[in-house]
Amino acid sequence: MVGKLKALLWDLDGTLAETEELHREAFNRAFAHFGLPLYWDQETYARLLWTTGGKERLKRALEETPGAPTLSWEEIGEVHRYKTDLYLQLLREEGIVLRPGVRRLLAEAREAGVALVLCTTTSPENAEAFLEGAGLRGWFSLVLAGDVVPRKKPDPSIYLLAQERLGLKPQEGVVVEDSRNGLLSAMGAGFPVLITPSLYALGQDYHEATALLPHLGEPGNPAAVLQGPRAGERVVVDLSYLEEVRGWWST
Ligand code: XBP
Ligand code: MG
Repeated sequence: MVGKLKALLWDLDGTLAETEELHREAFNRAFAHFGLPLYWDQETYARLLWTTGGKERLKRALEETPGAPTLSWEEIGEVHRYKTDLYLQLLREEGIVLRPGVRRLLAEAREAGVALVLCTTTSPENAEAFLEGAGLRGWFSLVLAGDVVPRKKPDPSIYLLAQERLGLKPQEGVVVEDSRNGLLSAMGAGFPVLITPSLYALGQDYHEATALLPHLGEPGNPAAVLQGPRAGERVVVDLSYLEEVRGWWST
């Protein structure tokens, strides 16, 4: 018996929406602005995404690029602030398209009094602008973002902090994530994890996930369960399916 579902915890980039192309574009424009000898094509970015956090990703890329300058952490922060401004501008220009089923499940949880929590590696201003732009301002009772924890995903710190802030036990929540780093982080904090891989995280190893589906599904477009309760069937992920996920996880 796992008790009542109290919180639904969400990752942002790749889970709520496919935002990584905007991040990539903003990084590349920032590199050009600062005259840095870096350009991240999609293949390079897919590899670099294994390092979470934009500043950490930039530091790694500079270190592994022959001839690139050595920047201090402060200088990296300056490039990253410029990138953040560009990202916010791109987000406004391009608009936000939530992934299938996201708004529906958020609305159902909110209506049922299940707390919505955002646990994201991206910077807090990006998270706030995203929620505003998506018409979700005020929906999340807790937003944890960026440097709120010293160690980013796949470290479990951000999900452990959510538990601490909410007085939440792992069995009282379900996490929705899109990547292996997210899965490891949420699992490390003991949560059941439902994975909907994003474009940049297709084909990663999700064998420990409690449930794996290509997306959350909509009534006219259910999702084929690849792993977890009702594997092989097509479902629309709603609160009742999340109860099955929790039951599956606790056995
Ligand atoms: C994804 C990330 C982020 C973004 C960039 O985080 O790793 O670093 O790519 O954001 P999540 P910043 O999926 O946990 O939301 O440049 O603001 O760090
Ligand atoms: Mg993600």
